[in-house]
Amino acid sequence: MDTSGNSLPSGSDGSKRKVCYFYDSEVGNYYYGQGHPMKPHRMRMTHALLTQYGLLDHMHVLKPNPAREKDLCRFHADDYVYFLRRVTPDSQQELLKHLKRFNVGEDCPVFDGLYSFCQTYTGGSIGGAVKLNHGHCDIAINWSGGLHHAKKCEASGFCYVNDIVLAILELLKTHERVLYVDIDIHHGDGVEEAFYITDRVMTVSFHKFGDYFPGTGDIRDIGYGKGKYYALNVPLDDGIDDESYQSLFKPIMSKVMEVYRPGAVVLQCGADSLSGDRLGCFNLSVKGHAECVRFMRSFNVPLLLLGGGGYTIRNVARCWCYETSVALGVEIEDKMPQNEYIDYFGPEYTLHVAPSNMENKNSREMLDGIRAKLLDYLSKLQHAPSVQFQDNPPETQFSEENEDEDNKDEDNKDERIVVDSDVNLDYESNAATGKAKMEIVEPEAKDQNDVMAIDELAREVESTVIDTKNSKDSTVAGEADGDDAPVYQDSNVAGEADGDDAPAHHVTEKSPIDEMDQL
Ligand code: V1D
Ligand code: CA
Repeated sequence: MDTSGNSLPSGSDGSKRKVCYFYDSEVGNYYYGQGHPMKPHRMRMTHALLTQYGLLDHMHVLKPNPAREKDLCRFHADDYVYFLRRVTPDSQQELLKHLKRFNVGEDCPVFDGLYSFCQTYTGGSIGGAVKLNHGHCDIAINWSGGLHHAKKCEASGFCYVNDIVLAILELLKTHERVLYVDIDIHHGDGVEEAFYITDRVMTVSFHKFGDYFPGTGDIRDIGYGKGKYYALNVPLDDGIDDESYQSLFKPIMSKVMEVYRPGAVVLQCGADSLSGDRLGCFNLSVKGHAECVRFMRSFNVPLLLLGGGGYTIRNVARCWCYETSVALGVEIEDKMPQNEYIDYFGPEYTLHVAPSNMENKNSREMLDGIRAKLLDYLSKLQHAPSVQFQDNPPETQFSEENEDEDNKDEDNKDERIVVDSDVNLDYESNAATGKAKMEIVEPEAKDQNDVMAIDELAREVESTVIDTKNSKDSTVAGEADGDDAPVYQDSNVAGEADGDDAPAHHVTEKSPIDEMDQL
């Protein structure tokens, strides 16, 4: 494999891209509990498809370094992270007050290995950002990440740690502006909230709006203060199909790219917007969903692809496998190759399945109105004096001696990436959260400080971008802050189907497959 630096091609969209794919073979063993729709097993199914389609041979496969406590605390409150680290199914009875406070319960249950699960999926997203920052790849993929609902001090909607916010903070070390795009059917509230009052990050979420979790994401929510017009929301109704979706996605994202000119893009590819999802109500095909990936890729800007929701797990695996092939620029056939989860994919045994004939409640008039409104917001941004953007400052250069030794061998399929945490982003004091959003009505001194603090974050990051001499690349490969080892992996329950997701005989025979060998 070519190990030279960033190879973003200027050629046609079909050009190959250098892709880093993050996967930990343990991730499929975590289990939210019986009846819970979130199934980390879907990542193992995705990986099995990638393996059998031969796609692993086209990309750099990395095992993420678990994110450390101090990495998580760049965004999350210390006491919340401490709680996540300590709570276990056995200890939770004594921690009822804390469970309530941190919103841990039915949607976000305590399960065995919860903290290591968070470290793993977050390590992949931060690792992807580091790889992109170093110019080691054009596209980084972490299908285990994308948990967009987590807040600074609160779990929400199956999400505990917001790996996206942390990955964006990492990208901000190198890039003046980062664009976040969210195609999960749910509103990307946690990410929007974190960056609501800054122009360093633009967030765009497409989602079902109206009597649907989490209830936020009104088209009129556009950011605040310096962040005004840098948060966009695209509210949609049931049954949206590929054509309707793309009639919004492409013109809006073209304009965003033209006006905002981000240095990096993070695309949350929640697959619950697919037709037939157990929790979702949209009618997108895998090709329609993947068209968003293809489109964002076509801008040749460093791209981080993340997972998210997705509850009909056979379709999640289909979708993320196909999207990996799109990222690579490699065509794969519709007929599914033999793989250990082939029984899930019957009776079609194909990658693509037809969407349904459900009603599309998004009328042409509604779609036209939404598009016009968003393009109007973007035109205001375009004409604002503050958006006379400078060209990107030069990317931080990293000397060879700062490179993690373990990461030099590009053929090493079991690479670990070090999370670069030497830039001190004091996010703890300034997390611009919904608090800021809600409290703008009657600002108190403390709240004003919160609002101001995000500018401090921006200044700090800016100085980091410019002051490359002081930017140290962490070299502590595998460093763990104490008891980082997985607490527990229950192999027998992984992949258990509570609904109609899996053939019954898969329920009991799952054991952790040592995919390390295949990496
Ligand atoms: F159906 C369930 C069974 C067990 C536990 C939870 C659920 C469930 C389904 N839908 N929970 C939900 C949503 N929660 C509520 C709650 C009712 N309340 C007062 C809140 O409606 C949460 C849906 C979360 C969606 C997560 C996501 O797809 O956006 C995602 N993205 O990245 C990771 C997950
Ligand atoms: Ca969304």
